[in-house]
Amino acid sequence: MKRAGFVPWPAETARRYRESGCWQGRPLGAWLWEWADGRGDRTALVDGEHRLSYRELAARADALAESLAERGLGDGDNILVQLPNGWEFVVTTLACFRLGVAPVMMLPPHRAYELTSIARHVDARALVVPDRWKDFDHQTLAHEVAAELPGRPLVLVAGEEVRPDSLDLRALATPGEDVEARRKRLDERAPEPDEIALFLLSGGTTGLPKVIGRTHDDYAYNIRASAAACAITEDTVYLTVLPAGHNFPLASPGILGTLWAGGTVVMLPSPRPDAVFAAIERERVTTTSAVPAVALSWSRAAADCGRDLSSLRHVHVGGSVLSPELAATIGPALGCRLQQVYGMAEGLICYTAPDAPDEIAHTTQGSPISPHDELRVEGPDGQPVAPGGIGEMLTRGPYTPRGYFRAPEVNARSYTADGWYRTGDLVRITEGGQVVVCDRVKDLINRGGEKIAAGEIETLVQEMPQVAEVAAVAAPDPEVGERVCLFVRLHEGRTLTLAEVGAELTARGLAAFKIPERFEVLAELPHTPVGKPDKKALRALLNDPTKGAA
Ligand code: J2J
Repeated sequence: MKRAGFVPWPAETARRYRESGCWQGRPLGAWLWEWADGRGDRTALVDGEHRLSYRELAARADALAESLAERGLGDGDNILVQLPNGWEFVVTTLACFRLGVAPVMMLPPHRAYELTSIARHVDARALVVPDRWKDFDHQTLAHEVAAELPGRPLVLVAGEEVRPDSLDLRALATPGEDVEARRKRLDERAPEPDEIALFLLSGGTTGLPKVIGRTHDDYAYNIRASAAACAITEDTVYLTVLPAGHNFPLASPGILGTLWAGGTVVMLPSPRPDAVFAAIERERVTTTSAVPAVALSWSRAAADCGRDLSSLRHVHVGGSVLSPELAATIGPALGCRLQQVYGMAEGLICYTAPDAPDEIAHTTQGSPISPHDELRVEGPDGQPVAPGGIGEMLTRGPYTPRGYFRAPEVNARSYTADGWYRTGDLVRITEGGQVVVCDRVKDLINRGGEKIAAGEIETLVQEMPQVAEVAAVAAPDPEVGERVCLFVRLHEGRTLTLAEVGAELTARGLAAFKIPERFEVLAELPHTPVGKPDKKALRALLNDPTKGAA
């Protein structure tokens, strides 16, 4: 292993995954020219006016890979990738796979706090950002962050306004004449398949950065099995609207599943219904994915949108709880079938089948993609619950690594000694083997599919001089499912407002989606017997308007 701190599967288990064909022993970058050779001029990628064939995609990814290599990056290095949904995201990801550089999939709303802590955690050698995005100057921030980091990482910029001290990603990804020779040079330096191919961010429950290293072998299987479970073929036209760095649009089956199957990927930087419907009509989109809040906005807007949505066959919905009532509206509103998805960046993915009867598609989150996925549902006593009972889901399998990267303390809590990942989700499994997500025991807030670690917010707020004690809990919300509500006890004589908390967290460089949206000052916080804030009691307070929390 080139990177210390990855928790591999035990040798015997790895052998089993190889022998059963789950792991095929080829790095993800090897797919690139196989695709190009087989499909040449077919359209692989659409981004507005840009249309890249499979061959052009391979040539651009190779050009960028070699440019990175010329600047000293190679197998075993890690870089942060924070790009909006556009062709540059896909080319950068594939270039990294080719070279053995692992991209850490950051999200466009991340700011100095997230960039700095993750870059330190993985020893990032470069930051890849847009010049500007949604009125924010990412290029300047990337340089500020890089200046504070050991080894002064490179800054690569995708955009029109590239500073002289940045590298111009679009220029570096221009293939020129040397395509065939470059292909050979890169083939010769291909990474090993059991190395880390990429890092995904975890929704996390602590203030510590948690990144998930995914190997070439395991992610390739994740992609192939997801594409198979969703019947993705070369006829698929997949529309990417969720932020591409999330595991869901990236590989469940998403962008990589569609490219693997020979389909066409359309990148759209916004989930707004008008933009989505226009793209569906223009590109004859067959498949897309959304979190429930986004699917809800589409369902509402579809009726009189004036667009031809008849090409749409499947919409994958997951990332947070979808009520059966809403689930039942999605298919009829959009004229397609709903597939529910229950997945996690840590590994395990479940889908309802593309042709599942409504009863299953509307009320369950489907079944795992691999016969080698192991599921265990445990009661609070650590014993398996009776069949059909509700408990915490634990899982192991060929695309669920055995620990977070460089996080032994977190791993001791989140993984059992024999390698089961504790999902923190309360589920039950139906007689037909379908998973139903009922609740969760982990301490996070799921805001429209974006996971926010309560501990991360609490650690920062606790440092404010006014604050004696703090607890962040999920406030139910009809639009995005949950929003962050902050309960605080203040030091005597001090005052604090929601706006002041927001200003402080923004100044600390926290992503905007994590900023608390509700705020309650209490004279005392309720406590559990071990003296921690009693979040169950706080949530009950939120749900009971007579108790004063608004
Ligand atoms: C309820 N909760 C769900 C669902 C995820 C595909 C789809 C989603 C993710 C994802 C993903 C849920 N109903 N249908 O990586 O590949 C909650 C659970 C889970 C956590 C994982 C994919 N689908 N969840 O959401 O790593 O609590 O991955 O443990 O962001 O989201 O979050 P994340």
